[in-house]
Amino acid sequence: PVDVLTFGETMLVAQLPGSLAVGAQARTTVAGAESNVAIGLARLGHRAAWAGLVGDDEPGRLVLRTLRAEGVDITRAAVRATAPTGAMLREQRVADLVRVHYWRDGSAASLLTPADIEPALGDGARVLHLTGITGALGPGPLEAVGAAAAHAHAHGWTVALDVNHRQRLWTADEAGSALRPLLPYVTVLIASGDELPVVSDAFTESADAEERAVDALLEAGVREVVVKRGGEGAAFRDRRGARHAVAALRVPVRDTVGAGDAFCAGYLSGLLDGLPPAERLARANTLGAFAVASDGDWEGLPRRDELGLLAAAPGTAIR
Ligand code: ADP
Ligand code: KDG
Repeated sequence: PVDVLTFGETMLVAQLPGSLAVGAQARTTVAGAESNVAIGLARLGHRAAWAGLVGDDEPGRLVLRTLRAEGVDITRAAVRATAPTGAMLREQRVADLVRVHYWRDGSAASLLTPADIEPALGDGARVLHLTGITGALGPGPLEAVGAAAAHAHAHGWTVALDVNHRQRLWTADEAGSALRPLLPYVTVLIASGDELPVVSDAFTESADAEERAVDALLEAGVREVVVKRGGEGAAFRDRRGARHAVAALRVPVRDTVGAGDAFCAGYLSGLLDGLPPAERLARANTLGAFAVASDGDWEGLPRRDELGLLAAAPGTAIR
């Protein structure tokens, strides 16, 4: 069995340094929240498997080639000739603002059903990593997420769910109705503060809103809740009453997209290595910092021997 199994949609990405409407030149790559996590884990030496569907097309070939090159196990990924690989375009519209456009309606990944992931589930894993994006792709993917969570829970795997709310894909109410039934299966719930209301009613504008939202999640059956706080770092609470908060690393911000996925990879890596919660948060923050300080979702993520790199003084040349 692998360390971590994940699945979802990985797309062709065209990354533009300016506005599409005036014809900025694109760099092409691939990205998907779940495969970003798998790449982050593989770079750190963990065995990560991605089971998803791509089209029988050039973008699909680039997705599979990239994941294979990064050491992600794609033996359970599959090609669907009847639908295209999804695509997205990211315009760096102004310095600190990225605008995303998707072409993923009817994509190969949106055809995913529970039957597609059964073989991967049968292989076994220590951790199942799910994100709220997959359920937004359609009824089949949502069923697959539910079936995977139930299977993993029944077999004693750790189940991680990153809420990853995408308002371009569905409303917070739709996401809530789809994701809340999963909570009893979830071991580790990861969310940013503003995503907590998607999965918890207890959130209000009051001062202890986050506290009460996390209370509700722990009562719903989640074993530990990890809240991402961007440039502030992250916080942890579990059912046994433990709490930790760890500050973010100070790095120059280059491209914040993918930080949450890198964070998840770091957290799960710590979990697999048996690190205590505060050290899991520290590794998660380290990967998040690598993601924001470099271009691309996953391109700048560290190998294990690079984990300490960000401790170097600004402007360091390693020679
Ligand atoms: P998301 O990208 O999912 O919205 P966040 O913005 O909270 O999530 O970022 C995820 C993690 O990435 C943070 O918890 C932190 O570890 C790291 N991170 C984000 N922004 C910064 C920053 N400006 N400086 C350092 N680390 C950051
Ligand atoms: O976290 C970054 C990813 O979410 C993004 O690169 C692509 O999966 C993606 C999405 O649905 O937005």
